[in-house]
Amino acid sequence: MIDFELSEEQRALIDTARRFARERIIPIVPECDREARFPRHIFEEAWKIGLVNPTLPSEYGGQGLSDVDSSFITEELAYACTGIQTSMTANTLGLTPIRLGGTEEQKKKYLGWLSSEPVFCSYATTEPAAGSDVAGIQTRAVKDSGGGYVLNGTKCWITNASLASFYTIFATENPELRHKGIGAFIVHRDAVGLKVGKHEDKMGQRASDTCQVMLDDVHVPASQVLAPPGKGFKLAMETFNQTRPDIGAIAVGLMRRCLDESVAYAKERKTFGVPIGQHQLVQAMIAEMAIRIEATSLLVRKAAWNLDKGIRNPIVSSYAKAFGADAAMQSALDAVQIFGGNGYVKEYPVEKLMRDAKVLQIYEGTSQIQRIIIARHALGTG
Ligand code: CS8
Ligand code: FAD
Repeated sequence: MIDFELSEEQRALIDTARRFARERIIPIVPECDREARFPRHIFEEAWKIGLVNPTLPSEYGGQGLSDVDSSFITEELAYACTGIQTSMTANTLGLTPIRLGGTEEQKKKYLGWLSSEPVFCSYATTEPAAGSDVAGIQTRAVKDSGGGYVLNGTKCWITNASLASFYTIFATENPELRHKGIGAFIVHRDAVGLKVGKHEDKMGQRASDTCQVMLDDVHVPASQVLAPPGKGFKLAMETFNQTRPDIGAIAVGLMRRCLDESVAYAKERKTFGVPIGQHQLVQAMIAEMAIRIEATSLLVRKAAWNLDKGIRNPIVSSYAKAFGADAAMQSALDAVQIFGGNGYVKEYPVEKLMRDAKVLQIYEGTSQIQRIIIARHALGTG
């Protein structure tokens, strides 16, 4: 039975997230974007009203909301600012490997920490020489006599690295083993030898914190080994299977904003004696935006529904991510086009949407990588 109707609880959840996004986030967006600053107090407020870590299981103190519900929250926050939203949502990426692969003790400790305090955790596979090619990571994990590991290497592009209280870090016992050598480790921010590096001065999503993490002989006790070498790569991939649909939800929020801004402008701005919304070529751009929103929403809904039902279908997660990211980029380009010269200046909201949209095609696996995953599946080679 397919049912697109929202429950009363879902409508209330959307309403809460929408009000929070409009009243608490939108007013501070220009300043946070300009200063490349994440507003931590907003995260703390959102955490208090249940808009952070929504899927954290109830047995560890979380709300245990469904992935469909979580995608509604992401969409509403993204409507306001995908930079602030990305940093508010990224805990889900950091906590998913623990939820999927952690021991009961690790889950109690780390998932419990996230539910009892407004803290951040980060997820780290990417390195200066290995982003798309996760199996090519070089950060070394050397086993010590007590069953723990010593980590050495550099991670980069890590969302919330300077805010995080702990990290899920992927490292290899031997780079020549490629994916068969990779393990996963929980590392505390105050671990001796861990340093947070430079804050990236980004084109878009500037309010999201993105930094390097340097590991210099960082000792990880056995109790913080999440996956031993050989088991970490699959944990990283299973995590992406669960988190990629949310990038589609970000895309929907951003595209809804593009559409609202474009429609308002198209009704106001006149050329050749009529509002530009009366010109059919402008109408076509607006219609395409509306179609992309609907199509991406349906993909996200299906991918999230699969996750909620326990149906393993990574390809649909990749469809939602790939289609949503490209759709958002095109809609943001069109929004700038509809604004004409005014689309090209910071005084109007759409140039930011264009800068912000670009990274949706890069993070959580580029548009090219999603196509590789989808094509391998179609060809039966993956
Ligand atoms: O390397 C893989 C890949 O996915 N690359 C993209 C990397 C990526 O997505 N990085 C994102 C980093 S996090 C981030 O950007 C955060 S953004 C900010 C936060 C936003 C929050 C709001 C690849 C290219 C798909 C695959 O690489 P290969 O080296 O070619 O591996 P394979 O030979 O295909 O597979 C090796 C084994 O792994 C198994 N596998 C592969 N894919 C999957 C999935 N699920 C489960 N298992 C998988 N998706 C595969 O079956 C192989 O298993 P064997 O048993 O060894 O045969
Ligand atoms: P590369 O892998 O060097 O790719 C460069 C180009 O080549 C891309 O266009 C790519 O699609 C293409 N390409 C690569 N291989 C192939 C191929 N086989 N076939 C065709 N084309 C190919 N990472 C984390 O681990 N944690 C985070 O929290 C995190 N947050 C991020 C936040 C931001 C704002 C950004 C920008 C990145 C973040 N990342 C994070 C890293 C992100 O996942 C990587 O940037 C991304 O996976 C691409 O890796 P790369 O930058 O090394 O590009």
